[in-house]
Amino acid sequence: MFNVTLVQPNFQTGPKHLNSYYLPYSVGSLWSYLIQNQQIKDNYQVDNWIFRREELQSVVNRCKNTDIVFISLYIWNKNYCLMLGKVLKEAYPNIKIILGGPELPHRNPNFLKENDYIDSIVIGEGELAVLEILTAYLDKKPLEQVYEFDRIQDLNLPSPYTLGLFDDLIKQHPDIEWVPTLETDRGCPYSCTFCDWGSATASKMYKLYDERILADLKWVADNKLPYLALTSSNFGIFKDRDIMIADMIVATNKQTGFPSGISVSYAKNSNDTVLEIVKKFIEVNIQTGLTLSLQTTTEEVLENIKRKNMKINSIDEIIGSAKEKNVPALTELILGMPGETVETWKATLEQILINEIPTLDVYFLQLLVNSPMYVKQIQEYDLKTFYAYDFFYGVQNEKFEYDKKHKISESIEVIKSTNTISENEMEDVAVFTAFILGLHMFGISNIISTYLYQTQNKSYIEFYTQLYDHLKQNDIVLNGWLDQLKTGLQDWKKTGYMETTIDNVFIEGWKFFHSIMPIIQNNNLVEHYINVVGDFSKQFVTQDIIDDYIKISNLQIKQFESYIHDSVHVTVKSNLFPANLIISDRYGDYLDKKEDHLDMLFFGRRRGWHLNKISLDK
Ligand code: B12
Ligand SMILES: C[S@@+](CC[C@H](N)C(=O)[O-])C[C@H]1O[C@@H](n2cnc3c(N)ncnc32)[C@H](O)[C@@H]1O
Ligand code: SF4
Repeated sequence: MFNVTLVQPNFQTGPKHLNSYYLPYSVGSLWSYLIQNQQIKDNYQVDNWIFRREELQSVVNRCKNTDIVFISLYIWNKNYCLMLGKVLKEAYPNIKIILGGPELPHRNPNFLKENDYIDSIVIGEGELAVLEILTAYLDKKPLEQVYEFDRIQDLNLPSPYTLGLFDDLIKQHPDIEWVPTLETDRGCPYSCTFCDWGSATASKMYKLYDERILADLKWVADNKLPYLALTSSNFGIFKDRDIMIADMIVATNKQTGFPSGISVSYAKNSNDTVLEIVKKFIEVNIQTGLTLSLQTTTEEVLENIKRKNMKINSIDEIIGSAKEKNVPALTELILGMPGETVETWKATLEQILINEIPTLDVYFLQLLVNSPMYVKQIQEYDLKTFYAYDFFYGVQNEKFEYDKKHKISESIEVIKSTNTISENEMEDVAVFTAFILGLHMFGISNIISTYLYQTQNKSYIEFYTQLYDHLKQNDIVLNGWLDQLKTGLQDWKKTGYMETTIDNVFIEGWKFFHSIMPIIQNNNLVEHYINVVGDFSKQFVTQDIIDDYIKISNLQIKQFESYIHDSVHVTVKSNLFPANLIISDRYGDYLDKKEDHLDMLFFGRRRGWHLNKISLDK
């Protein structure tokens, strides 16, 4: 019998207190495919599953009987994995090291020369290649250096879940809340230049079988796993089928309570179907929202990144229908795209605010090694980048020093300037964006800015620019935070690590845009800043409006130790709202530790955890 070690290491994911890890689904899928072959089943067994960043020496010790190692490379584990391959080969010169996965830098002509401990790499889907590799090994034939097969069209693939491949892992780690992924299809017909959807973009989508999907869902529920990530690039694109899958998820949730939260990437040209699906999820309280992955609203930029002519770009229309159906929407934007300027970025923010999209996620543009942008657009748009290390060390940053010392720290290449936005402009507009997010999306000022827009046609960007300038001049504390955020950004670019602690809140690079509210809440300043915005707004509205705004905003923001257990009735004295209000906690979950609360402000934001629910008291 030959021994195979399967390596797909992840960082801990989600809120710290949950101790969550993704199941090593990709290598699990390869194994479930392989053991359909009797010869392979009779001659090979799994020696070890490496699902997290164990110390290299511990993995080396565990691999003393291993013959072949399959390693799955992603942006979040590449350096660890490459070092692991190297030290394994040093320890056991006969071991075979096989690499695959989306982060494989196969376009680099020197990759194999520079990493001569690698026996083979597999480009794209791995199933057919690993079968060929294990068969060749059994037949004592030499392995090829590079394997690349046509995509599998008939995805009649066995599932690692229902074959029980993860059962032992789950038993051995009762302290872990595992996160499964549900594969419903592969591929994506679009070719957005910043993306590399498993190297299967600009390609036909092929479907996995319905029976398998249903069985996988049952497995998720049987194992009581609360959170499920769908891997589809365009869920809802196959109208009837995807609605059927949504119905399956809903039915499983109704029967068992699982899964209770999902992450989904929705179809871009099927607004009605997507809305129907999201509505179904929300009706059974599955925590999700309508994610509008807009990235930008600037026409020219959409053209540059090949995302024009998608129906989601008609925001008014889709948001209108979402509101009609009472489906909350959230949107994702990317700062620093080719062609974006400070003005066009602000215009994009204005669009999002006008449409009252409750949650906004902003990312700095990242260069993924196999994306069309990496391959073709760097020179054209003069994309300048730096390496950011702290995207992954958020939940366990003490590990960073260890990884740095051992040359296995992971990073993402992030854009710092382009030919249409300078470094300095990017810093300033990023801080301004963090300011808007912190105040508007987290509930300090949204009620008053929306009122001003609706009744006085005051543009949001105008309001926030005035407020920003006012606070920068008159509020030493907030001004200090904004300066520290900017310095944090500058340090981030120099060292790759945003080592900024602002008033006792540690700011990690990836949380940059969402950092102001945790700082405000950690310092018990919610009420203070609502009053500050109230004072500033007195120049535009009456005192009655201000009084109502202050009272309601205070209740709207979910604050530690001021949780709303029973709904609160609010009498409204001005025309800020058309009727009296009832304010209640959206989820009824109350945390014991402030640290966990601050964590949830970030992780719960996409489902509106951070804001209490306001309804009209009819
Ligand atoms: C689920 C998911 C997540 C989950 C985490 C998943 C996990 N840790 O396991 C969450 C939501 C947390 C996530 C987050 C992020 N993700 Co993500 N995610 C995915 C997603 C949607 C599905 C992955 C999956 O299971 N696919 C199904 C499996 C079967 O496909 P596969 O992994 O490609 O495996 C096949 C082949 O690659 C190959 N293969 C894989 N491994 C191996 C190994 C060997 C030996 C061989 C031979 C073959 C082989 O064979 C497999 C079967 O055919 C993919 C997109 C996609 N659909 O693939 C993006 C994707 C992997 N994510 C991506 C990115 C960029 C991110 C983020 C960095 C985004 C961000 N800006 O912050 C974060 C960071 C994550 C972190 N750890 O901190 C990129 C990765 C690019 C890269 N070069 O690694 C992808 C490809 C999407 C994209 N935007 O282009 N992600
Ligand atoms: C998992 S991706 C979903 C992609 C989705 N299929 C789409 O069409 O947008 C989630 C979000 O991550 C962000 N993202 C994806 N690639 C990125 C990149 N290269 N740089 C920065 N952010 C990125 C985008 O805002 C994207 O909407
Ligand atoms: S961003 Fe989404 S739609 Fe665009 S290529 Fe990637 S997966 Fe496809």
